[in-house]
Amino acid sequence: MTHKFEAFLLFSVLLGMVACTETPVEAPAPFGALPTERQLAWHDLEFYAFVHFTTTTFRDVEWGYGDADPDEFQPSRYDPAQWVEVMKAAGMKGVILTAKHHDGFCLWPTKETDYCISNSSWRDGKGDVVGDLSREAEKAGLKFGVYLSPWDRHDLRYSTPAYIDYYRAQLRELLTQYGPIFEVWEDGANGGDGYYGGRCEQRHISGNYYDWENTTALIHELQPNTIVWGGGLDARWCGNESGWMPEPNWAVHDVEAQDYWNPAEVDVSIRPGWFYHEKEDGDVKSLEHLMKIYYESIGRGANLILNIPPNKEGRIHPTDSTRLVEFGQALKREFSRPMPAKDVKSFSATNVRGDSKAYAARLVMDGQRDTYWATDDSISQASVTLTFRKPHKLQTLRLREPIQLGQRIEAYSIEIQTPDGQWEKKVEGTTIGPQHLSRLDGVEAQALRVNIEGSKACPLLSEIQPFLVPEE
Ligand code: FUL
Repeated sequence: MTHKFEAFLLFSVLLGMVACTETPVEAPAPFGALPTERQLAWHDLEFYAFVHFTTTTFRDVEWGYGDADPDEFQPSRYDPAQWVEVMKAAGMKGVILTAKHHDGFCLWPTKETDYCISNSSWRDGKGDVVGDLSREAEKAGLKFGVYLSPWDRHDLRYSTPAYIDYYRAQLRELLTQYGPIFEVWEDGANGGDGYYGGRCEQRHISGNYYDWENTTALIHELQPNTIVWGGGLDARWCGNESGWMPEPNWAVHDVEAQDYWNPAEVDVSIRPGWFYHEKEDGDVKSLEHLMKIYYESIGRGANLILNIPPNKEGRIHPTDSTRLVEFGQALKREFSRPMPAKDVKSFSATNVRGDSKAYAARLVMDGQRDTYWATDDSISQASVTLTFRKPHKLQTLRLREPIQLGQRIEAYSIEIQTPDGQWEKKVEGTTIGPQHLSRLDGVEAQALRVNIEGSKACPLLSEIQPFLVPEE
């Protein structure tokens, strides 16, 4: 072989390599406010329990006045392991306990006040509900969080600066003695009448009384991964206590200013009240109602915190526990048949960023959150079409944006193609964010199309996942 011929061969091989390797296309720039690491982890939790339990349970009221004797706290068959068992069966991933509700009674042996469980004769003053539940949760693989009511109807110091020191000292106890705390719930109910150390009067607070900025800083100093809900800026209220997220749902504080990521949590009780009342035993939400709540909260990109209050025995009432087990089973069934990518004959899109495989339409079904279909920067309207190998009955469609790059999509529609070739519009939506679920009610489709009709920056989708109608 001559040198010339060798050089020619080498040249040809190199040319071939260049032809096969795609010129890398620049990734889309992040848009607007972005979630922090702790917020991204929190979005993945989706569904957890709320537990309202204190002396108020035994007085059969909703807002304890703050004058109950600690001795009134006497759960006779107390069993936090049963609470956790029910939560697991429902498919929940965490639990938040009212360590202190508005009545001011503390469910852990705090050194900061006498108004706590150590001064109840229950368990000879050795009880610690925060400790017990945090341990049971950990054993079961559930995250644990605390509700520490800012409004305290018992404490004499409430409405003075000394109370803020007290509140922070309690947070320090809770965040240093009970392992990882995934969320601190800073309730918004504030001031009014109460016991206040025996003064029995009205107290009102104003302006920046709680100084949330510094309280949040303290929480993050003690536990950097804790989400501060409400008072803090990590997560926000959905605006109602009935279990539905209004749409559009932007996970940012101010959509125009894009100042910071501020996702919503939907809080709702399985019963009319937050605390257990025997008279509500017949009013436990139905399975259909819970499913509707699921679709209208988690299905609209919010997290769901569902309250399940222990009764005076210290157990979840059988009606509630049975319903929650049924709910867990119904959820498993609902999402039991994700369509595998191999059942899709072709993926196509009206635009693919730089015509690159790195942003191709098929990435919406690769099961990865960090890969996504993307368009060129100049695009704000585009469609992705999935054509199936054969017609399928569709139960639900899940869409996800890769929110680590911001939330972009503001209008979209979903169309399906029936086996006779007709296209029908099934859904008109606004925001998607971390996830959106659309019920498709068993419609038979041979193809499915997602039309992005408006986007604040070039649209990205990390998931278009059809779920088939469950088997009988
Ligand atoms: C409200 C409180 O006033 C209720 O008692 C309950 O704790 C609910 C979750 O938040 O603001």
